[in-house]
Amino acid sequence: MSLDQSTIDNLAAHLETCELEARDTAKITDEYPEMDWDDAYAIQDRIRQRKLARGERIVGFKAGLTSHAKMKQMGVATPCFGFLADSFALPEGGECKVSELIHPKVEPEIAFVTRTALQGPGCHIGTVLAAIDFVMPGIEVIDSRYRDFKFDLKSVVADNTSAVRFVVGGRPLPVAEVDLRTVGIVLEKNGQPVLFGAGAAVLGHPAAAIAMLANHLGARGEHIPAGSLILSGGITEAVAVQAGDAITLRVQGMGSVGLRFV
Ligand code: OOG
Ligand code: MG
Repeated sequence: MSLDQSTIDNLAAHLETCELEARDTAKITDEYPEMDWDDAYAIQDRIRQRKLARGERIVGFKAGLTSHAKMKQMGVATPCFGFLADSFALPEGGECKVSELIHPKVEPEIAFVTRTALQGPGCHIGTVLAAIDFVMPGIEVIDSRYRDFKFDLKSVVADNTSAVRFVVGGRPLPVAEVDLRTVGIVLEKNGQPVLFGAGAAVLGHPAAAIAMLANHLGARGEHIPAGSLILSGGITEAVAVQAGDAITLRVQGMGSVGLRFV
């Protein structure tokens, strides 16, 4: 750690206020170039504590920057992890208010729900598949608090990996009934198919992202509880949205899930 506790508290308050007030900010490594990975995750943890203190629930986790397309789009080389609060969840087919956001983008993802807890280290695809109850389509809405969506990995980790809203739904499938590598996805914007992909775009197998998350949490003395929802990361690059847009994600064998931006 290179930052003291009061700096961590202040940066968490600053980033969360930017989220709640839909204001952008300079990336925090501009002012604190010496910050390290522990500092970055400590700031994210502090944001999580602030939400818990306000009565919000943590419903799960997300892996981000798990596909080559996303890493290339954002100019980084390693995945990162964040948390999902109940306040981020939108109803299937529901409305997402653009006025509450800075510069939202959507990502097509496979969402996992755990039947049993997962505790790293040592988790691999096999451990993950044994612990998963079902998978389903998920659209993540990301909204980096950093100006022009430009950041480095430590800044984005501190900013809870741009998390802000998500919707899951469609037809949940037991993992045994789907080959998560070859499963196809189509994302439609206003009725036009705009993004296409297959599960293997995420680390060769989307369950590998869940294993990485479990091992990351294990190294920090945490685990994935039973009944957690986990977004495994965008299969394609993210696409910008604005008020008036309708987004539908179709996942092979798992139906579709949608959102309207108002
Ligand atoms: C960071 C979050 C990336 C994903 O699925 O890759 C992410 C960002 O690109 O703002 O959620
Ligand atoms: Mg994502």
